[in-house]
Amino acid sequence: MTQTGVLQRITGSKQAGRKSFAVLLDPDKVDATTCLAILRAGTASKVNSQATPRIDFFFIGGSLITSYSTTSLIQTIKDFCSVPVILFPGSNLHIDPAADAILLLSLISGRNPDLLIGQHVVAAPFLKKSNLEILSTGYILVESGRQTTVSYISNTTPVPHDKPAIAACTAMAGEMLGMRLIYLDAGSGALNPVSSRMIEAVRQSVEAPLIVGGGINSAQKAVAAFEAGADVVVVGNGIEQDSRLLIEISDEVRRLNEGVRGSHYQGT
Ligand code: 1GP
Repeated sequence: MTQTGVLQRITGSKQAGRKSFAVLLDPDKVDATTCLAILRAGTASKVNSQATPRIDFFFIGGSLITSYSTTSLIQTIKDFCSVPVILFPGSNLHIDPAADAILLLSLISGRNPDLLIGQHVVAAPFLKKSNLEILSTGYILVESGRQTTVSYISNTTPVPHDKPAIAACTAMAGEMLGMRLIYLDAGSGALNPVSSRMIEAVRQSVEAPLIVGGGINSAQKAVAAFEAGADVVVVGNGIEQDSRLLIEISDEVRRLNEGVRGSHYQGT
């Protein structure tokens, strides 16, 4: 486990106004060469002659995983760097105690009881025995221009992209139920990311740190999400396709965090 808990890091960053950057690796999609390129890009930065990671978190997961490669992927990351590894599971089949933490997602935009509470009941005794830090997360899926794997597999209807009030009320309810993080996701490979209007509406409705992802495949889109109120931006596909995007986005995160106390880019 990392010295400072993941929730504490995310919450502390949010309170300080510091933005965080997470890279999502899908064990089915990341081969050894891609993984190494991402790890090199993600950890190669030197600031004030100190080696500091360019990213804050690795998220590991996907809605549908068809291989047994998750554990070795986590091990590869851990052998390479100390960036916390957080599971982003599509089901309780994806729990892996080798990670540092797990987003315990309740799919609160949907009405599928299995993903609201069912899987959690089955997973609870295993999670309790593990050393994983449990991150209670209200997961809100947003319509993004085409059906995504997550909307199909979860058998839920995403929030319409032009209805920010629905997302805001859903986030409020999640926070009132005790969820510590809110994740607004357009789904991996989304045609359109979550709109700034929706991010702003959710930001104004909850105190919980806000994670935003899905279809963010350029530095401009990442900046737009941060400026609208995202505390953590998650990028998967775009970086799997070209690891240089990781460097471009991390440079923007560094710029946004300039002058913010405790930024990891300041070597603290
Ligand atoms: C999906 O938020 C993540 O759940 C990342 O999406 O792969 O489209 O970047 P992308």
